[in-house]
Amino acid sequence: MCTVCGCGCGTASVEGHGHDHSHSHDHAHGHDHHHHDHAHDHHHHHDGDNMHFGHGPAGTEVPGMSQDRLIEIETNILAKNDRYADGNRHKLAHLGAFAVNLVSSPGSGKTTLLCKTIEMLGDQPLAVIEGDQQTANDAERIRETGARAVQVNTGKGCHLDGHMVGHALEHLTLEECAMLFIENVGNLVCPAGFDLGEDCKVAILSVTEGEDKPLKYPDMFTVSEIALLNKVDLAPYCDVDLDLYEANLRRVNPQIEILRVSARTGEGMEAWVDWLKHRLATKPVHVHHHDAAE
Ligand SMILES: Nc1nc2c(ncn2[C@@H]2O[C@H](COP(=O)(O)OP(=O)(O)OP(=O)(O)O)[C@@H](O)[C@H]2O)c(=O)[nH]1
Ligand SMILES: [Mg+2]
Repeated sequence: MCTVCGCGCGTASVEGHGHDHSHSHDHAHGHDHHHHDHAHDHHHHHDGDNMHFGHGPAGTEVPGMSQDRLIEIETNILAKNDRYADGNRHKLAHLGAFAVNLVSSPGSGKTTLLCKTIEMLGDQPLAVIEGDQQTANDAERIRETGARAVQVNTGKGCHLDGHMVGHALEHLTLEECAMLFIENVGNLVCPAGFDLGEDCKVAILSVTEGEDKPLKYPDMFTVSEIALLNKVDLAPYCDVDLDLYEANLRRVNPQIEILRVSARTGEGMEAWVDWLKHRLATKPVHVHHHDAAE
C-alpha cells in the first residue's frame, strides 16, 4: 500500500517492502483491531457538494487504516526510496552527469520529445532509462536514434523508484559529463513523490490536455523545475488558451520555468536544448579521478 499516491503501488515497487508490509496490512494488522477501530477514523471534509479526502495529516485516506499508520508506512517507503536515490545521486555527481526525470500524463509526447532532443544534442554523451508498466517500445524508439536505452517495466507499479533506477544505472556505462534522461511512467500523480536521484524533474504537458491540469494535479508541477508545453503545433485546433495554461502553472509553482515546444515541428526545441546544455555546464562537478577510474 503506497500512501504517497494511495494506490497500492509503493510497497510493491520499493525493494524489500512488498513482503514486509503489503501482506501485513491484509493479515498481521487485523489482529490489533486497527481495521475496526479506524474504520471510522475519517478525515474527509465536506464543503457543499465537494468531498475532500486529503485533509487528514496523511493527506489521503485508506479505508480501515489510521492516519498515523498511513504516515508511518509512507515514511518507511520514502526513507528507503531516498537511500537508493542518494546512491544514484552520488554516482551521477562523481561523473559530473546531469540527470532529468521526465514526468507527465500518458501520451504527452515524452518519447517523441526525447528522440528529437537526442537528435539535436548531436555528439553529447547521453543515455536513457525508459519506464513503462509494460513493453519495450519506448526504449526501442530511443535506440533507433543511436542512443543507449534501458527499459524498466514496472508491472503493476505506476512510477519509477530509486531502486529501479539504481539497477538500470548498472546496465549503462555513463561517460563523464553525460546527460541521463529518465522517462517516468506516464502518470500525473505518483511519480511526483519519488526522488530518483535526478537533478531535476521536467514536467511535459501537451496543449490537448486542458489548461486546468496544473490546478487539478498540482503536486507534479510544484516538484518540477521546468514545464514543457508540448504539441503547440496543435494549439490552433484545440481551442486552448496557452497564456491561461502558463498562468495556471505559475499559480501552483511561481518559480517554474515554462517553454512552449513542439516535438513534432521542432518549434521551441532550441530553447529546451540550450536549457539542458546550460544546466549540465553549470552543475557543480565532484569528479574524483581515482574514484572515476575505478
Ligand atoms: N502534433 C504533435 N504530436 C505529438 C507531439 N509530440 C508527440 N506527439 C504525438 O503524441 C503521441 C504520443 O507521443 P509519445 O511520445 O509516445 O508520448 P509519451 O509521453 O512518451 O507516451 P507514454 O510513454 O505512453 O506516456 C504520438 O502519436 C506522437 O507522435 C507534438 O509536438 N505535436
Ligand atoms: Mg513514452
